[in-house]
Formats: sequence, C-alpha cells, structure tokens
Amino acid sequence: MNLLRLAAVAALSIALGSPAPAQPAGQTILVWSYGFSPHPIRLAAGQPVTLTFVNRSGGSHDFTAQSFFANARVTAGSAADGEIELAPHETKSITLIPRAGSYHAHCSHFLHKQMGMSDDIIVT
Ligand SMILES: [Cu+2]
Repeated sequence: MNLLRLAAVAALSIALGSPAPAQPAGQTILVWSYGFSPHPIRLAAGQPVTLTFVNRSGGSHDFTAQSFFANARVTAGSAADGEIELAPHETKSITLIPRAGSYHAHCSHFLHKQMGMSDDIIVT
C-alpha cells in the first residue's frame, strides 16, 4: 500500500515536474536624441523575445521597422504600421518571434534619422 502511494506520488511529481514554457528572452533598446542602442540589434530567429524600448529623452521618438515587424509574429503588445511610438521618457514593450533576416530601423520624425536615429536588426 505504501509502495503504491509512493509510486503514485512519484508519477505525479514527474508529471508536474515537466519544464515550464520558456520565458521570452529580454532585450532593452535605448532611445535618445539622437540614437538607438545597441547598434546593431542582434536577435535569435524563431525565439520569443520581449523588446523593451526606453526613451531616455524629453522628446518623442519612434522606432520604425516595417519589414522587421511585418515578418515577426507579435504575441504581446503591438507595432501599428510597423512602428513603436514613444512619448518623452516613455517605456514600451513588445513580445514577438522574429524571422531570420537583416532589417533596418529608424526614427521617422523629421530629420531624426539623418541625425543618427538609424539602426540595423540582425536576426540569425
Ligand atoms: Cu526621433
């Protein structure tokens, strides 16, 4: 009887002990007047990742990467029209599964790209 209970408990703990679904990796992207970091942004293809955009400046910016977002599967948050809008000092996150490729990102605000707000996203 005790052995049976022990076996049942063991079986239950094996069932419950199955690995939990993997947490998405995290990647912080700093945004300021006028730049992004890291440069380039490197991500693992097919792996869920939470991108957290931190606007450290008192001005608004965006992170526009239409091709990158169009080729990714977004699982939380959103990038309407392929861009993340950031108010002054705002932090915003999006979770997605990126597809392999090289993509461009920039801030679409007037002249910000020319002043340095341009980046590359390399997904391998
Ligand atoms: Cu900008």
